[in-house]
Amino acid sequence: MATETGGALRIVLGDQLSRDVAALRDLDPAHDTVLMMEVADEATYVPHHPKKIAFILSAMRHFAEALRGEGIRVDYVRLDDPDNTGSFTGEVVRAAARNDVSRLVVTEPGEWRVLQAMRDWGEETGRDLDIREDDRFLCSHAEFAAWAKDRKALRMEHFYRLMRRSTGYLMEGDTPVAGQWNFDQENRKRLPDDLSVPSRTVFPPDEITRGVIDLVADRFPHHFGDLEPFGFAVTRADALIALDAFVVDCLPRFGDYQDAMARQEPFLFHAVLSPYINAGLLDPREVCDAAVAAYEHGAAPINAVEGFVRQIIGWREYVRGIYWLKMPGYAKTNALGAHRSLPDFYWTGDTDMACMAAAIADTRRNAYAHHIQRLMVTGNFALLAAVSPEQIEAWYLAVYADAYEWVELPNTHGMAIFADGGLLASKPYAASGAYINRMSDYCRGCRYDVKSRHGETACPFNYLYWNFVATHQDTLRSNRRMVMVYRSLDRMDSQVVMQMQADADAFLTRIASANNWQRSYIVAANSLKSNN
Ligand code: FAD
Ligand code: DLZ
Ligand code: SF4
Repeated sequence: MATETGGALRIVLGDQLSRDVAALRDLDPAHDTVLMMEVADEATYVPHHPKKIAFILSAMRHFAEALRGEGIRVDYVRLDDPDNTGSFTGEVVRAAARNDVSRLVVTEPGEWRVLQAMRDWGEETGRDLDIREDDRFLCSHAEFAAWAKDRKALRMEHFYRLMRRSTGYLMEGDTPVAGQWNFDQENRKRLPDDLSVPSRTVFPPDEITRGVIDLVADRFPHHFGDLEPFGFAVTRADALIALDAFVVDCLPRFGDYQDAMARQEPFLFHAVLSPYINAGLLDPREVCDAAVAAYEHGAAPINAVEGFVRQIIGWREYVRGIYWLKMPGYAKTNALGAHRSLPDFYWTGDTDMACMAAAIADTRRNAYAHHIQRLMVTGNFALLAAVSPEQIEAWYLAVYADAYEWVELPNTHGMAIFADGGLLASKPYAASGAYINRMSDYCRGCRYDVKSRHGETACPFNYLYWNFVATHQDTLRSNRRMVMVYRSLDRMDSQVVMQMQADADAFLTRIASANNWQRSYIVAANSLKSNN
C-alpha cells in the first residue's frame, strides 16, 4: 500500500503512556515521529469526570515532554488547536499527511470501539498499518483463550492459580507460599472505631497541569465531578512515589480492611494506583514486585500481599481476558432484563440513603471510590433497582479516573449487575442493608433504619433485596450458591414478602418520577458512543 520512503508514525494513546509500550519499541529517532492527540470525542463519548480528563491530558503532555527530552520527534495535537478535528481518526489522517511517514505503528487500544476505528487507519491514510498487541498485560489474548477453551465456567480463582504459576509470585516450586492460594477469609474485618488511616501523598499541579486544569474547566464545565483540588501524579516518577508510599503506609493492613467502608475515609488502605497502572505510568509487574518484596522483608503479612497480588495478576488480567474474548457481544447481554433509567442521584448525590450519598460524594470529589463502594453500594443498588446495563455502565465509565472499557465493562456488566448471566460471577453480588451495616459506619447516620424490612423508614436496600430475590426466582433458584437465600425467602411470611415488594415498587416509581435532566444527558452521551 505504501509508496513513500519516510519513517513510521508511532501513535500513543492517553492510556499507553509507557516508554516501552509496543508501538515505541523499535523506534528510530532519526526517521520516526510519535503522534499524540488530545481529542474532544474521547472526553465526551461518555461525559468523563473533569479530574480524569485533566489527569490524562496532563500525563500525556508530561510524557511527550519526556520523549522530546530523549531527542524523539513528537507531533502533539492539543485540544485547543483550532484545526483539531476532535476524533482520533481525523487526527491520524491529518498527521499522516503532514509528516513524512510510510507506515503507522500502534498498540492495540483498551476499548473495542477504538479498535474498530483503528483498523481503518491504514486505508484512511494510505499507509501500512501495524497494530501490535499490548504486552503490558501478563496474560496474552492467546494464553487467555487457551485457558478458556473447553471450560464450562471461567472462574477467576482457577485463572489466578495459572497466573501464580506462570509468574512465580508467592510460589515455592508448585506450592503457594504459606500453604494457601487465597487468604480472603482473613480479609473481611470491620473497621475498629479508633483505627488511624494514613494520609495520602498529593502531587500539587505544576505549570503544565495548571494549564490543563484551565483548559478542562473551560471546555467541560458541565461534566459531573470536582476538578480541584487536583493531586494525581502525572509523571512516572511521581507515580513511583505513590507506589512506595502505598507499600510502606497501607499495604500491611490492605488485606485486613479490604472490604471495609467508612464515611470519612474514601481511600482506607487501598492502593489508589489503578489510574496510574491503567494509563501506563506504572507497570503491573513492578507493582507486584514491590508488594512481594515487602512480604519477603517481613514488612507486610501474607494475607495483605496475597490479596493485593490477586487483584493485579488475578482480577485485573481476568477481566481484561473476558473483555477481549467476549466482545462485542458481551456488552449487549441483559440476563436479568434490567430496564430502568439510572436515577438522577447518581449524578447529583441527592439521596437520603447515606451509603449511596457517601459513595457518590467521594466519586464526585476524587474520581475514585474503592472496590466495595463500587460493588456493594452503587453497583448493588443498580442491580437491585434493575437499572439498564447501558446506563449504569456509561456512569462507571465516565466517573472514575481509572475507567476504560476493558476493565470497567466486565466489572460492571458481569460482577456488579450480573447482566452476563453468571459468566463472570457464580452468583449475583446482591446484598441487603445488613451487609453494608456490617462493613461500614454509613447506617449510623442514615435516615433509614437498617434493621427494618418494610415501611416508611425501612432501609431501601432491604426491601429491594428481597424484591430482587423474589422477582428472579425462576432464574436464580437453581443456583447452588443461592440455596440458603431461597430457604430464607420460603420461610418468610408471604404477607411480609408482598409488603416488601409493594415498598420496592413504590420506591422505584418515586425515584423514576424524580428523574429529569439525567436522561437527556445519557441519551446524548450514548448517541455519541454509537457513532464511533
Ligand atoms: P486496590 O483495591 O488497592 O487494588 C489494587 C489493584 O488491583 C488496583 O489498582 C487494580 O489495578 C487491581 N484491581 C483490583 N480489583 C480489580 C478488579 N475487580 N478489576 C480489575 N483490576 C482490579 N477498576 C479499574 O481499574 N477501572 C474501572 O473502570 C473499574 N470499574 C469498576 C466498576 C465496578 C462496578 C466495580 C465493582 C469495580 C471496578 N473496578 C475498576 C475494579 C476496582 O474497583 C478498582 O480497580 C479499584 O477500586 C481501584 O482502586 P485501587 O487502586 O485503590 O485498588
Ligand atoms: C479517556 C481519554 C480522554 C479523556 N482523552 C484522551 C485524549 O484526548 N487523547 C487520548 O489519546 N486518549 C484520551 N483518553 C484515553 C482514551 O479514551 C483511550 O486511549 C481509549 O479509550 C482506548 O483505551
Ligand atoms: Fe444504606 Fe440502608 Fe444503611 Fe441507610 S440504612 S446507609 S440506605 S444500608
